[in-house]
Amino acid sequence: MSRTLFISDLHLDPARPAVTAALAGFLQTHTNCDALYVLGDLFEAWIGDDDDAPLAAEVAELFHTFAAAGPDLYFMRGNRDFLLGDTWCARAGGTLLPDPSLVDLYGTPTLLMHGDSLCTADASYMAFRAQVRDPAWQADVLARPLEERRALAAQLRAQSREASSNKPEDILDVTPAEVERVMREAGVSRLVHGHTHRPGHHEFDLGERWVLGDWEDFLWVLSVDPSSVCLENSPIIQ
Ligand code: OKV
Ligand code: MN
Repeated sequence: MSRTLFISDLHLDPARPAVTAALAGFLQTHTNCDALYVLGDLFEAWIGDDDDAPLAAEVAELFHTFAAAGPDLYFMRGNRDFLLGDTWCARAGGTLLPDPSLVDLYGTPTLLMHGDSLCTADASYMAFRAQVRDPAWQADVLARPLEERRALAAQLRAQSREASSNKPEDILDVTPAEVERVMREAGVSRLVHGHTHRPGHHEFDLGERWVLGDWEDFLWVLSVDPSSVCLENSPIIQ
């Protein structure tokens, strides 16, 4: 079947095994697609591809089995897993894509993003993002021992909670002018992103924007085929 699937914001965490189980079920039942794109925040927190935690290896194995069945597999980094690298993506049978990425879906040019860069109204987050995306800052962090990185991740998550910016309802929505700017710049009439935890479909002058959902109570999948786009969900059994 000609179709391409998109997911994001699973926030995989050893504390929530039901979400990893939902991913395992999803991957086992969706191998008949052309490609799967994971548009960021696959993990609740990623401290580097050298992480020896069982979850990193377990999830790589799930994706690798999926990709071996045929579909192309692509990963994009999110704000929680901005340290995700080529090494882990290759281990998972996939390829790391830059944010944004322009792809052709059955003749329709489509812009793919995680979505956090569209939330320009959150000035303190934009400053934080610029800092953690700096290659020198990342190299410095990645050179530290795993335990130190785990502590830093916990500290940043606490800071984020303090700024109450990690509760879904408190994540600012995208800035419409920024959406239009990136779509014009890329020359597309379709944008797909996650991050805001506000799954939906928006139509406007320039075209359309499809927003993926986070895998808290439901798993969300965007399915694109040559003639239609469909955002689907199903409950995650806790
Ligand atoms: C969002 C904000 C954090 C503001 C860091 C490894 C590393 C994960 C992380 C977890 C928390 C970022 C990435 C977030 C917004 C903050 C702090 C301030 C002002 C590591 C794994 F690098 F240490 F190894 N973190 N997040 N802030 O929740 O997206 O908006 S976050
Ligand atoms: Mn995000």
